[in-house]
Amino acid sequence: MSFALPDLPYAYDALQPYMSKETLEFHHDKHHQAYVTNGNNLLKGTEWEGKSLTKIVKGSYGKNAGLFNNAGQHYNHVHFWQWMKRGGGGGSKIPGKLDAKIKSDLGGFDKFRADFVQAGLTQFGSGWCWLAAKDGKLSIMKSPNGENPLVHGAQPLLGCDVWEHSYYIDYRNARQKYLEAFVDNLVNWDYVAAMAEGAV
Ligand code: MN3
Repeated sequence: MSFALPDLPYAYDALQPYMSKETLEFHHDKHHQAYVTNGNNLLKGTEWEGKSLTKIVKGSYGKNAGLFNNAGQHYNHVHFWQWMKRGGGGGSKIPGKLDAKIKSDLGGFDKFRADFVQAGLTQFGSGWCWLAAKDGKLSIMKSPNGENPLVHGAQPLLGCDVWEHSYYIDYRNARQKYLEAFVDNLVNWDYVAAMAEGAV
């Protein structure tokens, strides 16, 4: 199996004003495409050729940095597009079972929001902040570059891209404003809940 760039699950202007058409054109068509192209070139002839994306990400971590960086970013972006939708975000649209877990494991939506934004804000340089499940419990994580919770024994449920290419056109250096807009207006909680099924 080789990597392929998925279409966005919405129009390029669907997430405005929180994420612009221009940002999605660069981020999806240029940045994600580059991870797909480079990942496919680096996958050729390796022991991971033909394996699932999850197996490639986990297997190449710490063993083949070039392949891992591109495969990890491919995995992260495949889900990142799905983790957003027009009219998403906020704490009132979280499906019941996941909402209950956020209350019991993380202290409720407001605490989740504050901790998730803080994780993204304190990720030094490029990377991601996460809502993840580990051993049936939710946690907030952050990771550098193309890393994600999969390589730390956890299941990603929601991730926000804090590479500058994800927010600089729309927010310049105001990473906190971008993170808050993501949580308040963009998160597709139904997709998060779908990823959580079986993980929590
Ligand atoms: Mn990105």
